[in-house]
Amino acid sequence: ASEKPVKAKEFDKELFKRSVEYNVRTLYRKNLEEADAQQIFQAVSYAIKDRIVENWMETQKAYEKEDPKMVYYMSMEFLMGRALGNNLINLKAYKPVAEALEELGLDLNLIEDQEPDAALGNGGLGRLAACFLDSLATLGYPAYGCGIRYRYGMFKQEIRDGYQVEVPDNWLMNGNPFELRRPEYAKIVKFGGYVSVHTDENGRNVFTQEGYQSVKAIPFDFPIVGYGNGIVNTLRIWDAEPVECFQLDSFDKGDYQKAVEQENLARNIVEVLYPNDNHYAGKELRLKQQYFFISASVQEAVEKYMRKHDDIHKFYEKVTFQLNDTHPTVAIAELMRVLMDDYYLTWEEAWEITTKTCAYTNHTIMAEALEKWPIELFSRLLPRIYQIVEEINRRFVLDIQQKYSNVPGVDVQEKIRKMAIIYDGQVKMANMAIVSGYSVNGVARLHTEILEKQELKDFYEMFPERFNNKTNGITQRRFLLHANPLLADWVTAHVGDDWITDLPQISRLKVYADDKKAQQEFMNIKYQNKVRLAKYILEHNGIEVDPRSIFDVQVKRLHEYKRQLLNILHVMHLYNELKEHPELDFYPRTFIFGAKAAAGYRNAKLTIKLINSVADVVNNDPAINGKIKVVFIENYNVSNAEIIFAAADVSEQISTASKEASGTGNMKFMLNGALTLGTMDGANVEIVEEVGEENAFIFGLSAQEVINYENHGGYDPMEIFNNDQDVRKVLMQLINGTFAPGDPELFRPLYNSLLNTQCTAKADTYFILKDFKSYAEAQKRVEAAYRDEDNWAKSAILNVACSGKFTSDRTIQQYVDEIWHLDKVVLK
Ligand code: 26V
Repeated sequence: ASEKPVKAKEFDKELFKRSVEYNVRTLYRKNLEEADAQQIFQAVSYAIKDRIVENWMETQKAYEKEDPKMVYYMSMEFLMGRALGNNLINLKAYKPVAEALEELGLDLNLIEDQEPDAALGNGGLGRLAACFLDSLATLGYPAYGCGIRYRYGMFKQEIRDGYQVEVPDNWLMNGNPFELRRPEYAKIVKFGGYVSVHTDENGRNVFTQEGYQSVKAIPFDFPIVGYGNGIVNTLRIWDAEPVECFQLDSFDKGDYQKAVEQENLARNIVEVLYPNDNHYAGKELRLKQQYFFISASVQEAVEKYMRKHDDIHKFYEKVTFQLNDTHPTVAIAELMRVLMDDYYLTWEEAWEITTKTCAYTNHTIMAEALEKWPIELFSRLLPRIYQIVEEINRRFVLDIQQKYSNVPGVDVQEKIRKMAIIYDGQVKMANMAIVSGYSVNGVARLHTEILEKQELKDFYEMFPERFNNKTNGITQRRFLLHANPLLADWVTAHVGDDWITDLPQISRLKVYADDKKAQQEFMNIKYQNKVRLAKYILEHNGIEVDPRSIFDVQVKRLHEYKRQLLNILHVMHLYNELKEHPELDFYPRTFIFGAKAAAGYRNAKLTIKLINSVADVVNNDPAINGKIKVVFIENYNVSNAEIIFAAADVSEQISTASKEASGTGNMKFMLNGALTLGTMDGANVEIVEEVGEENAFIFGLSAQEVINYENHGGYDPMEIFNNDQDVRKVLMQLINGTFAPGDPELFRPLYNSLLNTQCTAKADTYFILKDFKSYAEAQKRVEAAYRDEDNWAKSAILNVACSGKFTSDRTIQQYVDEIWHLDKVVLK
C-alpha cells in the first residue's frame, strides 16, 4: 500500500491509548474499566479530534496564505451519518486504532455503534451534499458546507403493529465531540418589519429595515477530513440564539412583548428538520429557516472576503455559491442586498457580481416539489428581500418582452406566464435561481435532457449556455472502504489500493470476472456480508432469514414514484403462485425493504403497513416452506445502509421512468456488487451503459413513453385489471382482507390509487400496472440468472469493476472544471 510521504505522520499507538485513558479520566473521573460504552466513544472521539484539529489549523492557514477561490456549498441538508469511523478511515488510521483499542480490551465496531447518526437530511439530496464534502476535501479543494444545526434531525422510525411511528431524533443528547462552537463569528439575521427609504448626503437612496425581529446565528464547525492528504475543510452549520436584550426588565410593554417574541423565534427556527422529501408545503417556518442560514452564510462569505481584499467588485473571482436545489435560493437576493445596502453598489454592479457568483442544481422534476412562496408570506417575512426580488423580476420580464415581442409565432404573454419569477401571487424560486446565476445543472444525463427539452425548455432556449449536466456520485471511502471491509480488502489484494482515491482503477478487476477462484472468493465475501445483515435483522426485527437466499433489496425514501408498491404487489403475486403450485421450483428469496415516509403522506404510510402485513402472512405460512421472506428494516439510515448495501444481491431501482432525477443508492449497490433490477431512469441509464445490459435486469416503459402517455391524459389501468388475471388477483387481495383479516377495507386507498373508477386520468399515475408484467418477467430473469452461480459472480464482479464513473470524486472534478474553476491546494 502506498503511504504517501505527505502527512506520513506515523500513528503513535501508545500515545493514542494514553490519550483515551486521559480523556475518560478528565471527562468522567473514571478509568477504562469503569466507563460505559458511550463514555468510551466520547473519549476516543476527543482523542481523534485532537489529531484532526492540527490538520484543520494547517489547512486553514494554507488557505489564508494562498488565498484560493472557494466554493460555498449551500444546503438545507447534510446527511452526514456517523463521523468517527469515517474520520479514522480518512486519517488512514482505522486499522491501527482498532488494534490499539483491542489492546485496551475494546471493540471499535461497538464503539462506533455508540455514535448517533448526524441525520440532518431527508434522503438523496442531503446525502449527496455529504459525499460532495468528502470528495472536495479528498481532492484538496477549498470548500465550505453551509447549513443548519437542527436540534432534531430526521425522525427515528419505529414500526408498531406494522405502522410507522415517528420518534424525535435527539442527536445532540450526549453532546457532539467533533463540533466546535464559534461564537466569534456570530451574525444577526432580521425578519419582518418594513423598509424605509431616505436619501443620504451623497444623493443615494438608503434602504433600512425597521421594526424587525432579529435572531443571532451562531456557527458550529465540523471538520471534513480529506483522505490521506492532511486537508481538513469545514462544514459550518448555524444555531439560533436570542439576541441579548437588555430591556427584558423594562416596564415598557412593547419592548417586553418583542423580547419574548424574539426569544421564541430563536427557539423555533432551528428546532427540527422538515421530514418532507420531494414535497413542498409552503410553511412559514421553513422559509424562516432558509433565510436564517442563508443570511448568516452570505454575510460571513462577504466579510471573510473583505478581510483580505479591498475591491468587492471582484468577489466572484474568489467565491462561488452552489445552491443545492432551490431551498437556498434567497442567497441571490441576500447577496444583492448586502452589496447594495451595506457596500453601496449600484444595481448593475451588484447584479454583475451576483450572477457571476451563484449556480443552481436541480434535483427533481416532480411538480409538487417546486417551491412557490405566496407573495403575502414572502413579503411580510422578508420585506427588503422581496423588493429586490420584485426588481429582478421586473427587469427579467422586460428582457423577455424585448427578446420575443417581434418574434413571429411567439406568445409573449405565455412566455411571461411560464417564466416570470413573480406570477399569480407567487414567488417562484426555481425561476429566480435560473435567471440570476451562471449555471443550471441536472444530476444525471437523462434528467438534464428532460430539463432542457421539457420542464425548463423556455429557459434553455433563452440561456442555453448556462445548462449543463453533472451526473451524481458517491464516496467509495464510506460506501466500500468503511462499509464493506471484506470486499475492500479483496479488491485491494487484486488491483492495489489506488481505487480509494481513483475509483476508475477498480476496472482492473475485470480480468478476474471469469476467474473461478476470484468468483468463489467474491461469493464467499457476499455470503459473509449477508450473514452480518441476517444477524442485524434477527437482532432488530426478530426475523430469521437465510443468507443463502437471494437478498433482493429496495432501500430509499418511500414515495409513490419510487414504486415500493410495485415491488410488494409482485411479492404478493409470487406468494400466490407458490400457494397454487407448491411443487414449483422456486429459488428462495428474501425481500428486504427500508424506507421512511413523510409524516403526512397517507399512501406512503399505508404502503409500509402493506409491506409489514404481507410480511406477517408470508413469513408465517408453513405452506411455502420459507421460500419467501419479507423484511422491513426499521429506521433506514446511513449507518444501517452501510450494512445493507454490502449484503445485497439485487438492487431494486424501479422508479417510473423520468421521475427519479438520478438516484445514488443505485450506485452504492453497484459498488458493492449487487445487480440492478431497474427501469431506464435517472442514473440507471448510465449504470447500464457502463456495465452492459447483460449484467443488469432492465424493464418497463421508457421515459419518453411515460411522457407521451402523460401528455395524452394518462392510460387506462382498467384494461389491464380486466385482462391480466395475475394483476387482478393481487389487486383484489388489497380489498378482500387477505393481508388485513380484521379490516378488509384497510388497503382500499392503495387499490383506488391504482384503479380509481371515478376518474381514469387520476388512476395509476405512476404506471405500476402498466409495468407489472414486464417487472415480473425481469424478476424471472433474476431468478434464472442466480441459479447459474458462476455467471452471477461474474456479473457481480463486473458491476464492481465498472462502477468507476460513479465516484463523487469524478462529479466534483466536473463541477470544478466546468462550473466553479477552483485550484487545488496541496499541503507541504
Ligand atoms: C424537496 C423539498 C421540497 C420542498 C419542501 C421540502 C423538501 C425537501 C427536500 C426536497 C428534495 C427533493 C429533491 C431530492 O431529494 N431529489 C433527489 O436528489 C438526489 C440527489 O441529486 C437524486 O439522486 C434523487 O433522484 C432525487 O430524487
